[in-house]
Amino acid sequence: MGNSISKGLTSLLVFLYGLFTVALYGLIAIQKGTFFKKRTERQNLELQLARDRLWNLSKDYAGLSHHFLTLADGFKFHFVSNEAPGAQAALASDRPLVIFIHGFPDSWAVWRHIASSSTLQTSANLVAIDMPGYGGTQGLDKYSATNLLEKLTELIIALRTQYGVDDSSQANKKRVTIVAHDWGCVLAMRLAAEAPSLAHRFIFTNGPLRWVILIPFAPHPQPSLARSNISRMLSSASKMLKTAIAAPLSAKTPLTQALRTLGPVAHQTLLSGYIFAMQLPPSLVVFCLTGGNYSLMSSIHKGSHGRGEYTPSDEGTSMASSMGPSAAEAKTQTSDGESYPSTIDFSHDFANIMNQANYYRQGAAVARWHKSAETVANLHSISASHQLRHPSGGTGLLDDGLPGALQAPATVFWGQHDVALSEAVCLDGLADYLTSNSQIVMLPESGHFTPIEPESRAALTKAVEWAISGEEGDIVAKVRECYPSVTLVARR
Ligand SMILES: *[C@@H]1O[C@H](CO)[C@@H](O)[C@H](O)[C@H]1NC(C)=O
Ligand SMILES: *[C@@H]1O[C@H](CO)[C@@H](O)[C@H](O)[C@H]1NC(C)=O
Ligand SMILES: CC(=O)N[C@H]1CO[C@H](CO)[C@@H](O)[C@@H]1O
Repeated sequence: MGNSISKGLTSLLVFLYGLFTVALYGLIAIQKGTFFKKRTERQNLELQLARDRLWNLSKDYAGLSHHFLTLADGFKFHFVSNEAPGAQAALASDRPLVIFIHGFPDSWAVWRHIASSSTLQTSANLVAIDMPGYGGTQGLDKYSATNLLEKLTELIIALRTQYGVDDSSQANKKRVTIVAHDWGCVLAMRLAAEAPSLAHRFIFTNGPLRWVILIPFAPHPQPSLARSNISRMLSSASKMLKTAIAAPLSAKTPLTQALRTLGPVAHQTLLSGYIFAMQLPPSLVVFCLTGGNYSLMSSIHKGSHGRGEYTPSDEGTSMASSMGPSAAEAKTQTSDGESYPSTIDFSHDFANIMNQANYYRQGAAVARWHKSAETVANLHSISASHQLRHPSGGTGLLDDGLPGALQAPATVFWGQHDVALSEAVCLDGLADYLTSNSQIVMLPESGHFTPIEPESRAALTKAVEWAISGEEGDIVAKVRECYPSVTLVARR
């Protein structure tokens, strides 16, 4: 009874805070004058040109061509790569594999700068995917943890075969690096914890480890994650409040302490107002994300360029990255005759907007991953040969550590001026969740969109170079060559 009342109260609070956030964003957009602004003809033209550049399947983008991979159940993933999957060059034994996974509200195109680096293109097979429901990849009926992680795992295993990592004897022949940003991190961190043999190195940037329950009142909390920083902060704050209530005369100290403890949670709650807005009924979510001629998306993208220049062409490219292919590109084909999944509805200008929101709505971050028998068997077979060839790499077989701890070597980059994620909530204590041969690296000049901002994308490119060249030398020293103020926060 008490439980259902507190659940009801929680939903009400989430709803009210979501509503407040939508109203706040609306007011900010009105105050800034962007809400009632018509999109100019120039903007529409730039968007159309960018959609052709990013999504026309018969065109290459800076050395990257379009490809599709269809899973056993018919689910179709879209990705770009500098080598066609299965081609002789892709299989060549001296080419490691790098897989890039984007976040919200992006697509493969958030990696367009890093993946067009000629140094990377000449020495590795680069694959930048569209997550389910984003860009040119098919959507899911439900964005549950199991659905998403099963699809991603099957894709990565298929890519490993098509890019010559595992052959029929299941021998790991070359290194695999997974690079992820934002929501891509949430899921890739789960892979590093629950399917660590998928890659030899994970590089994460500005994304939260799932044990950080971003919404203090998450609709799908997982009991084993109860020791997250947020719940710890909440429980110590509530203890201090109880002390204050028990002894009202000397309440000042515990009250200040409680407020100080709650600070980071309040800060994150403020930053992640949009996550609460995502829990509202679908029509309000769509309004929040697209209302006022995409005011919110526009301001996110403008912010994503940091202090760099933001041209009308950049605006078009950013919006095209979020919106995916339009009806025009839906008619195009790759050189081997493939086209976008027929399930994408191209009659809407922004067909996949609710898919993107559903990642926040359907438990993808924290719910349990029920692995299928095939997944367990596939992971087992790559992990057996992984173990033989990389005995020092974590494989999750020996030391499991804290619940949710990563089992594969990871390098976490943090753009310090992240306006979407709080450093105190996401980074403090993270080192306890890393395995050996891992690092946390601070980028003090950068914000949330590290793959886009010029300084941080150079740093990330260096990190990928380091990973594919066999991790020779010190990563921080390597990154310092192009990003002098970089600092090491923690190493394991
Ligand atoms: C958005 O732009 C369209 C035309 O591009 C315009 O008709 C409309 O008034 C604008 N504002 C809102 C709030 O939709
Ligand atoms: C896609 O690109 C090809 C090759 O550049 C071009 O001929 C074609 O018109 C483009 N298709 C669309 C729908 O824009
Ligand atoms: C802000 C905060 O309380 N951070 C804590 C998160 O948890 C780790 C331990 O896992 C602490 O060391 C941090 O101080």
